[in-house]
Amino acid sequence: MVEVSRRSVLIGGLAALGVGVLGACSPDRPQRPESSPLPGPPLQASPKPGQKVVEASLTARPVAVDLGAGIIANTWAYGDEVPGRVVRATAGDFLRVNVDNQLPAPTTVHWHGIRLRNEADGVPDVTQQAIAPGNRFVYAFTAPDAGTHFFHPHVGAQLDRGLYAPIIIDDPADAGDYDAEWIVVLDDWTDGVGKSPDQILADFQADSGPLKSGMGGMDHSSMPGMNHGNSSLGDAGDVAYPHYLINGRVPEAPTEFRCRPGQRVRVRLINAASDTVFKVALADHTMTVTHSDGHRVNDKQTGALYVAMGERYDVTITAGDGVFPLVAAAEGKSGQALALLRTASGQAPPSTIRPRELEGPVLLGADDLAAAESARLPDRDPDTTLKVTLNGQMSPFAWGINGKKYGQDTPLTVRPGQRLRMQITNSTMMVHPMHIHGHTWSLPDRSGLRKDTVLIRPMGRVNVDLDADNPGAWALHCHNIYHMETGMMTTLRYA
Ligand SMILES: [Cu+2]
Repeated sequence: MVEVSRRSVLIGGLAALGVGVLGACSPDRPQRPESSPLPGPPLQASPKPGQKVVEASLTARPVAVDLGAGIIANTWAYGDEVPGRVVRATAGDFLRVNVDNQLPAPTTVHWHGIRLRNEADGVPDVTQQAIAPGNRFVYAFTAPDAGTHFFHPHVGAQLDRGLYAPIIIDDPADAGDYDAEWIVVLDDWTDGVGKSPDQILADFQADSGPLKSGMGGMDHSSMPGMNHGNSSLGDAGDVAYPHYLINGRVPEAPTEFRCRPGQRVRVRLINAASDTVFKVALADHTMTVTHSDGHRVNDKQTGALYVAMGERYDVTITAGDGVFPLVAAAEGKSGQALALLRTASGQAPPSTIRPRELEGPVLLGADDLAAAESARLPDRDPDTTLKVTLNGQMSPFAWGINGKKYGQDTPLTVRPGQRLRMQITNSTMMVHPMHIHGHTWSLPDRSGLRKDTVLIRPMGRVNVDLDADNPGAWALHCHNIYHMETGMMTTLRYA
């Protein structure tokens, strides 16, 4: 077999395909478009004959990075840059990534959004022992689905340092209806310039206590750097960061993306922040949202959209003539991140520029998008439904799922082959971007919208379905790193 892709299924490479794929392609099922995800990810630990292998090496180590405007931050990163270099492959490729841990702490790498084999998922004490300082670990897996993803550690508050980078899986069936591609990674930054992430976590932990029942949270809009009164989402974050970054740069020294006027640009937005939801707009441009968490949606136009921690959106824009600010405003906080789209000479706008699109309607993926036909799971009633209730409050600082902090939790269980519905209810006064590993949810109330990270509003409820086709033990957690590390995590295990 050359590639484990839907294309090879449709053009007739059936003989060499694995059992899982054959089982899903019984003739009585309607054929699905080429870009559809495979029903079950390939689980083999080494490449199949003829499968393309993509090799990459990451060295996690302490480094000084230049954030611009004279700000040098001592941090931890993959190599010399923040974000780290892009890892890129095509759907169906086999990836072998050697990780060399030169940090003074254990680490792991999680491949966020990729439906991979459990052993490569990078969750300490669930799928592997953390990589000790001075040790190496090889992550080996097939990446079955195209999409915009990223990778980061799954240990402590390490994600809140510079340890993140995009991983882009290209679709061999994608017509490439754009002229240029712009990868935009959003982040909230304190490491090496403000309180360290470890200290922030330690302070929250020192403040921690039992989970209270019922509603929790607090309005901390009076705290410096926080501005919850203006948020339409409710309480969106706990930490006022000194800086917000796009592609590793502060707004006073933004990166520039250059192309020609009239060119169509695919912008891949990734929120790698630990505690910040961003509201994103490109001045004087309409964005057409095409993908959510890597998966195709029905095209939807908007002037602005929310991107929560762990979420990714692909949007297409047609570049105007001039210099245009791409602004990511920190929701409920003071401050913003900035980059520039430049198609002509001219002066850059001030770093505090606020595109008027930010004041108009703001798209929220889980409310406003619908799955494209090609991304939908087959229609099926759930075999089983599990309630997932998010609990917690700011004071004492404690977060959990189904009344328990991670460690005291009762794992969720599913049987192989089941369609599982999770009914996620947020009983707190904060937003929580909930993330599932190893699977992509389908949102039955959004025509099957596929997402692996779903922002759930205060007191909100979202139904999410998955097909249990990837055996193992999988993390389910809030992607606010401080909520996760103080308890808002559990696992989904196959019976
Ligand atoms: Cu949370």
